[in-house]
Amino acid sequence: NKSVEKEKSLFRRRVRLWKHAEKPLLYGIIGSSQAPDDISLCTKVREALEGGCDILQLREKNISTGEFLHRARLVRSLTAEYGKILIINDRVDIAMACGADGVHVGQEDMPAREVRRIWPQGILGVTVRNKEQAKAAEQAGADYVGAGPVFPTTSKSLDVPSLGFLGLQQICQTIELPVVAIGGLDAKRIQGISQTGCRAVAMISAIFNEDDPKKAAHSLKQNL
Ligand code: 3NM
Repeated sequence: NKSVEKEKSLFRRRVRLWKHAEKPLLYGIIGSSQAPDDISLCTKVREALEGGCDILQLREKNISTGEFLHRARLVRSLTAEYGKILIINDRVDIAMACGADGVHVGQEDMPAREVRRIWPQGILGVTVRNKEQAKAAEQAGADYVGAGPVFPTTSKSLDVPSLGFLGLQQICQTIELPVVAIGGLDAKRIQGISQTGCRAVAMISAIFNEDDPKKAAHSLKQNL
C-alpha cells in the first residue's frame, strides 16, 4: 500500500542522508524575517537549492498556523522538485501536514520523546547547548542535534555563551548522532569545521541575507 511505501522511503532517507555524506551538508534556514511574502520565499528558496543547499528548514515565529502551513506547502513543493530535505521548525503538526521530511525542536518546545512518539518516521532534530542535552536528545530518539551557537549571532536573541569549535567538537565526540553546527557561521568560519566532526552546517544570514543566495550557497559548499 502506497502510504506504507511512503513511510518506508522517508525512513530510509532519514538514515541514508547522514551516514553517506562525505562532506558536511549545507543546511539553510529561512523564515519571514528573510522572506516576508510568498514570492520572496519561493525565489530565495529556489536560489539556495540551485546553489546546492542540501537541507532546508522553514523557521517561523509569530505567524498564524494557517500562514505557516501555507508557506510550508510552498517550500515543500520546491524542495521536492530538487529532491532535497525539508525540516519544519518547532511544529510537528505542520511538518506532518505539509509532507515535510522532519521537524526541529528546541529545549522549550514539545519534548523530543513526544515528537518521536507522534511521528515515528519523521526526521527529528533537537537544539542542544551542551553535552548533557546532546545525550538526552540521543536517548529521546533524535536523528540529529543542532549544536549552537558556535559563534555569536544576530539572527536570534540568545543569552547563552558561544560553544566555539572546541565546545562543538566536544558535543560531536559525546554522541553517535550527527551534529549540525549553528550560529554565526559564514564562508570563512566554516573552513576547517569538518575537523570538529560535525556533519552539517546551518546558516540563516550567510545564505538568506545575501543578495544572491544561489551564489552564496554555491561558495559555501566549496568551502566545506
Ligand atoms: N539557532 P545565523 S543560532 C536559529 O544556537 C538559530 O540554537 C541558534 O543564524 C542556536 O546563521 C540561530 O545568521 C541563528 O547566525 C543562526
